[in-house]
Parts: sequence; structure tokens; C-alpha cells
Amino acid sequence: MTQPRPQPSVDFPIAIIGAGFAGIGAAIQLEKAGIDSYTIFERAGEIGGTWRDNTYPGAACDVPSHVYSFSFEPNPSWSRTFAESGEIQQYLLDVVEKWRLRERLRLDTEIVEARFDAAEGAWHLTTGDDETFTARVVISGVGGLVDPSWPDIKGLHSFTGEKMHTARWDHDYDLTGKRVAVIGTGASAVQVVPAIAPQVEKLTVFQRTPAWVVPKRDRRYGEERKRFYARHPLALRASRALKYGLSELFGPMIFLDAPRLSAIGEKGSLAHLRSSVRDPELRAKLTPDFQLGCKRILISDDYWSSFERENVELVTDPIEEIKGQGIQTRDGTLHEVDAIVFATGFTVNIVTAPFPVKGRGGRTLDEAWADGAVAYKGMSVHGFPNWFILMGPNTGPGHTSVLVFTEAQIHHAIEAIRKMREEGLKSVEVRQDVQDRYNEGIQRRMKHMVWTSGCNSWYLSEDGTNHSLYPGFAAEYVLRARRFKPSDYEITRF
Ligand code: N01
Repeated sequence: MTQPRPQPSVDFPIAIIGAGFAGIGAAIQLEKAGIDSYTIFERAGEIGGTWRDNTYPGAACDVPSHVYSFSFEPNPSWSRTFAESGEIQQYLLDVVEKWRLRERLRLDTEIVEARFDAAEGAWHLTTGDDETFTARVVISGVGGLVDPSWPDIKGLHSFTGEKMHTARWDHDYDLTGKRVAVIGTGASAVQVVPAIAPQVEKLTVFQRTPAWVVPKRDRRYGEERKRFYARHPLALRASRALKYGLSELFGPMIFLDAPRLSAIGEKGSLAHLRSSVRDPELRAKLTPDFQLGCKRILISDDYWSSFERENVELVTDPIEEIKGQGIQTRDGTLHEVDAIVFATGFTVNIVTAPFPVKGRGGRTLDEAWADGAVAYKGMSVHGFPNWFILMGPNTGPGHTSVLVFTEAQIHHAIEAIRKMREEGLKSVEVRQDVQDRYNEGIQRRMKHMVWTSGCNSWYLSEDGTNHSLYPGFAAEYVLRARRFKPSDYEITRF
């Protein structure tokens, strides 16, 4: 008996996983394309991703807000050059209301497994409550830096005081007048340290690796300026273009392994250090010994100068263990504290599947990525048809707004969806040879990038390969990635 041939679903269900910047941007663009057969699945109780979770004092964007917002949803009302976390979250809440995305949103719904059915040309998604959904296309916007990384320090759980991670701030705990330790000196630490230093009795910052810091030059935008941008959208666009253009112009200094170029930035950073810290011994402790750009460059006007305060101490002796009352360093000193703030970053999700993703033939994404995460243009993986990743492998920038990349990926996915709908295609799957060629090119270029010049960072996998960042200009990535080229894909019809 012949089996009935599966028919394309009439309404072409699409699943967006994650309601952070990426997922929300995808939803808006689907709306704009007149496609409303999508559902956004979000494991948390509210939208916002990074900006819902990172509410620690001082949390803010380190890319100018005019660029760190959707080009298709410009905001004339940013209160300052680098908006704070709450304002960015409000921007996302506002665009969700404007586009009535709540109607398509399933909050508190964690996808725990995805399985591709080749006969149907569809993905079956299972939630934590054991519900199942079928989607012809999945757009995965789960984010790369989401789950807090707690360091593997002896005695971590024996501490009797307050422990909190920057990415899960406990607003019920009042730091006023407390002795507080901060572990870590990355992008989160440089924001939280100056924000809490005036509030606490004593702040002890545990530094393993000093970082390059450049001035932020953050400014408030006056009401007049905001009104001007609201009345003149072209001026707002020009401001965005200028800020984006400048970030690209300085890009090579940040991403190329070109010591002479790096030296220009290093000179500027050292001048900032000299003007922030008077004590030469302290300055020496804060001076990085790796090439600028190798780890993320931090931007702050007041991080280094915080160490000039009487109540702030920098500890560079390695942490030996955490005890009931505090942190003991290798020299035997016990630094007694009431609270420890872990500014220790995230477990990097770019390089592993966020949950079991079973592609064609039941092969999992983690199996496909056993030798490192690779995807065509960071979006499509051979063996995983109809699955598009936003902010996937090798699509992070070290020098400009990640949203420039994300918007190109959304455009690519929507072009694919349009083609599938219009032509009734069953599946589109990137060709293995196309994916391989692309990634060989990425890793060839990687040899000329500063990220492997001799430092440790979350950019690198355990074997030292960079599967996180894009080795080049954002504009170039956009030109390569924006269009969906059917010839790059194996196409299956019903
Ligand atoms: O995390 P990190 P982050 N003992 O991994 C230290 C984005 N972001 O949250 O350098 C002692 O950079 C570790 O030391 P070392 C941005 O992309 C954006 O700060 O490994 N120390 C390091 O100093 C950024 O790159 C914004 O030697 C330990 C720190 O903890 C990314 O998120 C704001 C340790 C971790 O630094 C991550 O930044 C914030 C240990 N056992 C973050 N383990 C924006 O403004 C770790 N450390 C948009």
C-alpha cells in the first residue's frame, strides 16, 4: 500500500526560540513580511534575554545605543550614549507592545528537545511540560552568553555570607555598609565595581588578569536633542550610521593581529590608566600583559579610578579557596567579607546546542559539533534542515554591535522562509561542501586575528580555536550573509 504523501502545512508554522533581541527582531521582520504563523517560545517569565537578566548596578550597553537597537525600530529617546540595562529592556518591551508580539509569545515555555522529521519536512519541539509543537522552520535565538558561570573555586559553597552572580543580581540584598568582594575583572566587573564602590564599606576586587580599558565618554542626551531626533528620523539614521562607521573604522585595531595597530590603542589605554590612578605600583598591577583586543576591550570612565578610593582594594594574589567568612589568597591572607559578587562571566552557548537538537537521521547538533561549532555563515548546519541560528558560531563582533550581524541573519532566514512558502518546498539544508568551504575560510583568516595571540578568553574553545567571533568587518559579513542563495542549499520538494 502506498503511503499518503505528506502535504505542506497550510499555515507554515514557524518557531522562534528565545525572546531576546534576536527572537524579537525575527518576529518583527516576519510581521513586516506579512507572515504571522509563528510562535515565540521563551523559557523565562518575561522577554528581554540579556537585558532581563543583567540588572546588576551599573549594567549598561558598551556599544552606543543608536547602534545597539534595531535599525528597523530606531529610538530617538535614548537618554544617553550608552543606555543602562533597564532602559534597553524597556525598549524591547515597547517594541513587543508596538508589534503586538505578546499574542505570539509563549512565556515560561522551555524547549527541551527538537527533532527533525525528514518525511514531514518539519521539526517537532518538546517543551519542559512535555507538550509538543510542530514547526516547518525553526529560528533559534537562544543567545550565547546566558547562563552564569560559577568558578570552580574550592570551598565556594562553604561561604556563609551572600553570594550573587552579576547576571542574577539579588536586589533584595542591600550592599550598603557591607564588606564586599568582586571576583573577576571583565566587562561586567568594570560596570559593577564603580557602581557599588560608593555604597559599600569596603570593596575588594580579585583580579586574575588585568584588562585593557578605554574611556567610555558616555553622555546624557538632552530633551532638545531627543526631540530633534524624533522630528528628523534622517538625523537619527545619520547618527547611527556615523557611530557604526566609526566602530568599523577602528575595527582592524581591535581584531587584527597587528601589533603596531594594537600599540596605538594600548597607548591610549595606558594614558587613561595614568590619568585615573596615581600610584605607579597599583598602575603596574592593573596593566595588561597581552595584546589589546585579544580579550574583549573594556570601556569605562570610572573603573580604574575606583581603585583610588580609600575603601577599594585590588587583590592580585591568586584565590586559594573560599572559606566560611571570606576569600583566602595564596599568600595565606583571609579577606573577610559579607558578600561575594561573582563577575565571572557565562558558560558559552555558541559552541554547544542549547538542548538536544536531533537533525536528519537523528544525529544531534552536539555530535555534528564534536570537533567545534561550525555553521554556514553562522546560521545553517548541514544535517539540520529548516533550522536557522541567530548569533551562532563565528558571528560575534569584538568591535561593533552584534545586532548588525543578527539583522543580516534574520533577513537570510526570512528569504528562505519566503522561498519555501512560495514554492512549497519541504526542506532547505546547507550543502556540506559549501559549509566546509566557508568554515575553512573563517579559520584561515582567524590566523591573522588577535584573539589567538596568547591570552585566555571566552572567545576560545578548550582547544584554542575561535568558534565565537567573526574575523572581519561587520559590513563584509552582512554582504555575505544577508541573502539566501538557493544554490548553497540542498532543496527537497514534497
Ligand atoms: O565575563 P568575562 P563578563 N578566579 O568572561 C574572571 C558581554 N558583556 O561577564 O580574565 C578568578 O569576560 C576572569 O578572569 P580571567 C561581553 O561580550 C557585555 O565580564 O579569565 N577570576 C574574568 O576577569 C563580555 O565579553 C556587556 O583571568 C576568575 C572574569 O572572571 C561577556 O559578556 C556587559 C575565575 C570573567 O570575565 C562576558 O563578560 C557585560 C576564577 N576562578 C558583559 N573565573 C555590555 O556592556 C573567572 N574569573 C554589553
